[in-house]
Formats: sequence, structure tokens, C-alpha cells
Amino acid sequence: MMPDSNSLFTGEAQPSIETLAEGVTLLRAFCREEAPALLDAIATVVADSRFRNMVVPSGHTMSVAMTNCGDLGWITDRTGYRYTAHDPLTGKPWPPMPAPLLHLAQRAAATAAFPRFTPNACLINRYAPGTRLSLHQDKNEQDYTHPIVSVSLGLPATFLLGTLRRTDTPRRIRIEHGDTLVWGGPARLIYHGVAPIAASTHPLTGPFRINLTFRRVATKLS
Ligand SMILES: O=C(O)CCC(=O)C(=O)O
Ligand SMILES: [Mn+2]
Repeated sequence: MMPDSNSLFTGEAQPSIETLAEGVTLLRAFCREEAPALLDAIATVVADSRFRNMVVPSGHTMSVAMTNCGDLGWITDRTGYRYTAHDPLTGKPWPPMPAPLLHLAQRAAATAAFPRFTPNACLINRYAPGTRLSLHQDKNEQDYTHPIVSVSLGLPATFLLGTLRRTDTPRRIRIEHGDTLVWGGPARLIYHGVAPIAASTHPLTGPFRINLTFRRVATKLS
């Protein structure tokens, strides 16, 4: 990646690669330059499958608004968490994964030493100020050989980086626009979450943080 000369003047972080734990890599500013194109691609997805607040099995409505692109999309409703090929709101297949998103995910995974990542699902999360995601594992994929690639755009967040044990206190990692986090291998099933987002405005996303979570889901789900 070219050094970002503007960042010398704006105080933005320089691109860097940081190993946070075995199998967990933080790629700072990895997609900051291409963020406008990524957001354009996300807008095309959202035009067909809009953001919605899903209900978890307990009946609670999630504060984070979500949609998906790719062959499969993650959903939750009163009956549980799962992947589906169709958007339950439209009855149509989820929008295809736009090429700039797929290529970004594959570049990020390769940079983090996962060279053969072929995501078939991308969950798109939209956080307004005050919204949060409680500590969880990504474990509905039924294939843990591929990593998770998590791309953050817009408002900053505090990512809660746990371990394989739910009871361990998570580390608090500040994540900014363009940062990309990859976890896999021995870290594939780590607990993680997002602390409540602070109120602010971002030039590209306004009052939101947008997160893309790329996954490889087993296609023969039991
Ligand atoms: O927004 C984030 O940084 C994490 C999202 C996440 O963990 C998920 O969608 O499963
Ligand atoms: Mn997750």
C-alpha cells in the first residue's frame, strides 16, 4: 500500500500491521483509500436488501441494523440464528457480493497469512451512536478453517477482543475508519464484541459506523 501522505497533515494513523494475538491481525488503515468505493458498493446492496433490526430468539430486537450480500446471509429471528440464501424481507436471493468487497476481503486475509480465503457471506452491520454488540463467537458457519475478515468504516469503535473463554475480560481495541481485523486459525472462535458507539459524525458515513464481516459458510448446512 502507498504511504498516505495526507495522513501526515490530518493526524490519521499510518497503515500498519499489528499482531494482537496468535491468529489475530489488525491491519490499520488497510482500506481507507478505497472507502468511498466500498461505501458506493454497499449502497447498491442496501438498495435491494435494506438494513433491518433483527429479533434474537429471546424476543429482544438487536440495536445494530443489519443486511447481507453474497451467496448466504446471516439472520436471526424467534427460531434462532442461521444462514439463508434468501433475504426474508424480499424473498429474493441476497444481493451478490460486489467485486470491490470480495477483493478487499481476500487481500486482507492474504496479508494476515490466510491466502485462500473464499468468503461466500458478508454481513453488513450499521451502528448508530449508543448501539453495541455483546460478546459472542461467530460459530454458525460450520466451517472454521477460514478466517473472519472484519472491515470498519465511518465512526470509530472500541472492539472487545476476548479469548476462547467467555469469562476472560476482553481487551479494548480502538478501531477507526479503514481498519481491518482478521482472526482465524487458533483464534477463529474467539469471543468478541463492540462497546457502545460514541455520538459523532463522520464525513463519509454521517452518524454511523458500518462494519463488514466476511465469512466462509459451509454450503451443505446440516
Ligand atoms: O462490528 C464489529 O466490529 C464486529 C461485528 C461482529 O462481530 C459480527 O457481525 O459478528
Ligand atoms: Mn462476530
